[in-house]
Amino acid sequence: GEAVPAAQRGSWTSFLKSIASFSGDLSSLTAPPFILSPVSLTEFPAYWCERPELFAAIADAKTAEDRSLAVLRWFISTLKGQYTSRNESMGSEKKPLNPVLGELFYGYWPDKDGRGRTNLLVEQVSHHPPVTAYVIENKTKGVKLVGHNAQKTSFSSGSIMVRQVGHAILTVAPPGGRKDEYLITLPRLRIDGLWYGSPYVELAENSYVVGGGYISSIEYKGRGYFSGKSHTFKAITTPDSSAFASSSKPIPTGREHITEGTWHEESKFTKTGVEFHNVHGPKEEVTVIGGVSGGEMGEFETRNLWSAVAKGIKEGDYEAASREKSKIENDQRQRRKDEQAAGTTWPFKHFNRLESDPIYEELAKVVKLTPPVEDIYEFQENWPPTFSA
Ligand code: 0T9
Repeated sequence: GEAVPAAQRGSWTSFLKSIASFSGDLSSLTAPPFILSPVSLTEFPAYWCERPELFAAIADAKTAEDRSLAVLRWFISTLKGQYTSRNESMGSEKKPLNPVLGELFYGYWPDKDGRGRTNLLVEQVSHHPPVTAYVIENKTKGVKLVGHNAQKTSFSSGSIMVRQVGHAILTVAPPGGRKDEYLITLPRLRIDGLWYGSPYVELAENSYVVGGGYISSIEYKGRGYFSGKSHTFKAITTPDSSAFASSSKPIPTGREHITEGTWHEESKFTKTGVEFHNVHGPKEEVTVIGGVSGGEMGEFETRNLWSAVAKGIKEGDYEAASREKSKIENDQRQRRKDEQAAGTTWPFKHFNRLESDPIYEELAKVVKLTPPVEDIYEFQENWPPTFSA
């Protein structure tokens, strides 16, 4: 690979061989230093709100149709950050730090132009396999996203295929307004460019936004499909669930909106040519805080926990990074041993795990999702009493 430093070529090749013969949890494999990211996966949920004005704008939509399009617009506008931002900031996709059980990440986006403050809370609810639970809430507007994420990976013709496990529920309940709940499913990823040591994500197949009387079915294509361009999507938003009677591709009824374009750039309404989304403008990174209401960062807060490892990776002192990482891993092993001996388990701080989610089950039926039942991590609603909207 061209992007692989000469001294790491051998270890990159053996890393690729180990992924090829491996299926499941890639996060535990040791990768060569050049591909390591100093950022933990617990920080990723912040990508959902790097355009806080679009999140807030969902509450301002007047009709059910406009609301569902506002949800889709916000969702599509998060994809650039979710799937291309490491390439922009670090030159390629990188292997994130593998969060420990109970790792925490807190932050917010400040109020601006009356859009309200948006809060973020993330908790790592499983280490092996990694599962991240999060809540993002704008109380002023009455918009809340609760979800969890895990990944199932496999290797196929030189690429890593990632199926995202988990979903998110977006609740829209503006003061004095109608309440809607939307199920958001997550796209499949293909990680290409591995051979050259410069991995990047392409999205594949489809995902849904279902709720508020509407269904958006989003289809993703990469280079060589619809238009020969990378990062292409086409979404169909329709009130007619019967349109999905026989397949995941809706049958046109004349009441649908079709939007298409490139998710990392812009898109248009197919019929009118009117702009639908545009992410050329700047994004707003989350303001990281210690604890839910700010203050000193606790032991398990991401930026505190990983600070020495992240410093080593950023400064190219990989020996220090790996030494510090071992300290964290040994401490974790000891904690699990102690818990086992005491017959206890690590208590979650903000979530309750439930075997099923009635909202998921109901909305999953509309587009015949598999699996029909998924577990959820229910937010305990334990924002501090002083929590200010
Ligand atoms: C949820 C997102 C997810 C997390 C990452 C697959 C991946 C871990 C999960 C799905 C976010 O909302 C969106 C974006 C990127 C996804 C990551 C891309 C990636 O490569 C990693 C996996 C675990 C690896 O690190 C593979 C090995 C590496 C050498 C390739 C860069």
